[in-house]
Amino acid sequence: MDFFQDVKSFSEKLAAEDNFLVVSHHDADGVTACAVMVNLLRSLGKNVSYKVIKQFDSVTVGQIVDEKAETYVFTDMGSGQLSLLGQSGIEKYYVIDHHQPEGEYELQVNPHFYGYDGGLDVSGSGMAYFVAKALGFQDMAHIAVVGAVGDMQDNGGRLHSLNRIVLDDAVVNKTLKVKNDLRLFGRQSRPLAQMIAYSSDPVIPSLTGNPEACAAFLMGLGIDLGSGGDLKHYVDLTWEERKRLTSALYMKLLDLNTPEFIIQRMVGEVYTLLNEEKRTELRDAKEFATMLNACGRQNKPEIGVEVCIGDRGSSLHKARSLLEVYRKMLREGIEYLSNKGVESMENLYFFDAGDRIQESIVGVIAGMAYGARIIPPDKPVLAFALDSDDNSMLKVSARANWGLIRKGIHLGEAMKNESKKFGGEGGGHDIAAGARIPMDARDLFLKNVDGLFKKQLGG
Ligand SMILES: [Mn+2]
Repeated sequence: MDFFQDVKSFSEKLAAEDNFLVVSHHDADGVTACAVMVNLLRSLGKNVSYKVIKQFDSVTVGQIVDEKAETYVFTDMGSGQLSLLGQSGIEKYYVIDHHQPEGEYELQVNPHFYGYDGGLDVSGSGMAYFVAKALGFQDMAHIAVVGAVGDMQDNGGRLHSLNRIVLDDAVVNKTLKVKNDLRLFGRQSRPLAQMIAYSSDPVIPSLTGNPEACAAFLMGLGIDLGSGGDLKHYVDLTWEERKRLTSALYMKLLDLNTPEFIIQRMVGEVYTLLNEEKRTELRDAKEFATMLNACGRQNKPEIGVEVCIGDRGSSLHKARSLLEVYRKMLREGIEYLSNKGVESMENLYFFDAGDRIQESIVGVIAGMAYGARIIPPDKPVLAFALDSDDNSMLKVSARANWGLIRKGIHLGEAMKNESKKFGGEGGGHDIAAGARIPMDARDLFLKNVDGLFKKQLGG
C-alpha cells in the first residue's frame, strides 16, 4: 500500500463531487483542516459550506444529517466514528483523519494504515493538505503547519515524518521560515518580560509569574526592554541578545536542577509565517494555533476558519478579542486547579471541576498543569467537567506526556473502551483523548481506567 498513491486516488474521487459540506473539529488542527479543505474546494470551483463542531457523536450526528448536503467531507474526525457514520443515513461521505480508525472504509484516508503515527507524524490539517497537494494546490501548507503545531506534534523540538513534507513545501512556497530558537510562547506578540513571566512550559522558578523579576533579570543581562508604548518583543532582539538570554535561562534552570529534557525542549524549531505582520500572533505558528483554539473553544470556530482562509479584517478583530477572553479563562482555570489540587489513584491523577471550568477548556488546563508542575508527570491525568449539552453527563478529558506513552499508556483506547461500558462514548490519541459518561458512573469509570492503565503499563 502506498500512502501517496492512495491519497491521490481518494482526491480524484473527491474532486469529481460537488455541493459539499465540510465537517471538522473545533480545535486548532480541526479549524485549519477545515480551512485547507474549504480553500481547496473553492479553488476547484465547487459549492461548499462548512460546519465546525465540538465533537462528532450521537448528539451532533443529527444536526449534521439535517444539513442535507450532497457530499460530506469529515476532516480531523470521522475515522473513530465510522460505525456511527454508517448508521447515520448520510449517503456520501469522505473521511480525512489522523485519529485511530475504527476500521477500513473505502472513502477514507488515514495515516495509521501506512505505519504512521497520527499523534506525531501528521495532523488532521496535514492530511487535508496532502489531499489538496494531490490535486495541485500547495498554497495552504503553512496553515497545515499551524494545525500540526496546534496538535503539539512539534513537542519533541521539531516536526518530522509527513509533517516535515508539509513544512518543506511551506518553506519552498516562502510562506514560512523555520529556525532553531527559544521556544517560549509569545515570542512575537508579547513584551519580553511578559513572555518570560507567563512561561508555563518550562516553568522558570523565581521568574514565572513575576514580571518585575523578569524585567530585572533581563536588564541584568544588558538587554534593553524598550519603554512606554514601545516595549521590545523577543523577535526585536539581535541574535547576540537572543543567545545571551537563552544561555542565561539555560543556566538558571540547570542551577535549579531542572531535568535536562525539560531544558532542552526550551530550544527547538520555531515557525514564522512570513506573510503575516511582525509582532502579531499570526506571525508565529504556536501563537496562531492558540488564537484558533480560542475561537473554537468559545463556540466561534468559523471566525478561526475565516482568518485561516485570509480575512484580516473583522474576523481577525473578533479572533483577537476571543483570544483575550480565552487567556483569562485559562489563567482562572489554572488558578482554580492549583488551589484545589488533584486526587491520586494508583495509576492516575484526576480532578472534577464540575461547572467551575468549562468542558471545552478543561483538557487544555489539564495539559498546561503538567507544564506548570501542578500535576506531577508520573501518571496520566483525567479531568472531569459538566457536559454543557446534557447535565446528566460528564465530559472527561485525559492527558499524558511522552514519557508515559513510551511506557505503554494509550489514552484513546482507555477512553473508548471504558466509556462504552457505561453507555458513553470516547476516543482520541495515545497522549490526549476524551469521553462522555453518565455522571453517576464517574467513580466506577475511574476505577476501571485505573485498572486498564495498570495493564497498559504491563502490571
Ligand atoms: Mn487533530
